Amino acid sequence: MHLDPITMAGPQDDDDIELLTKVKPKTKRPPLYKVLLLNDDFTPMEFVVHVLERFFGLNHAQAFEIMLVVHKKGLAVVGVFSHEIAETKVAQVMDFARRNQHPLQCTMEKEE
Ligand code: TYC
Repeated sequence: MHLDPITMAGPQDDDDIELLTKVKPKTKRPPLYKVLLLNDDFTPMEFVVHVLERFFGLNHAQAFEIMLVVHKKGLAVVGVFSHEIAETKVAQVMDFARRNQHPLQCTMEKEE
């Protein structure tokens, strides 16, 4: 039986090389998370506008527009972030709402 003088591979061992060359290059980027704001009947509109300006860097017109989408549709995506940033935004909004005794809800959801 012939053995390759460098690799010492025999006739059957070529399959291993085939396997290695077929491994896909991994280019997976970290997942992104949508931050969602939910409607309720009690949180004042102006408070929600303030939240969107303060924590999501929106100007007054943009903030008012998104607040109205939440009010009419029940919820809206207010931003897309890494897991850590999304968690921080949710915590900041929930804490600010609770400290001001509003029932405003903010959640995050993994993007497809
Ligand atoms: N629905 C509220 C109201 O009529 C306003 C509101 C908007 C509340 C958006 C929450 O995420 C929200 N006062």
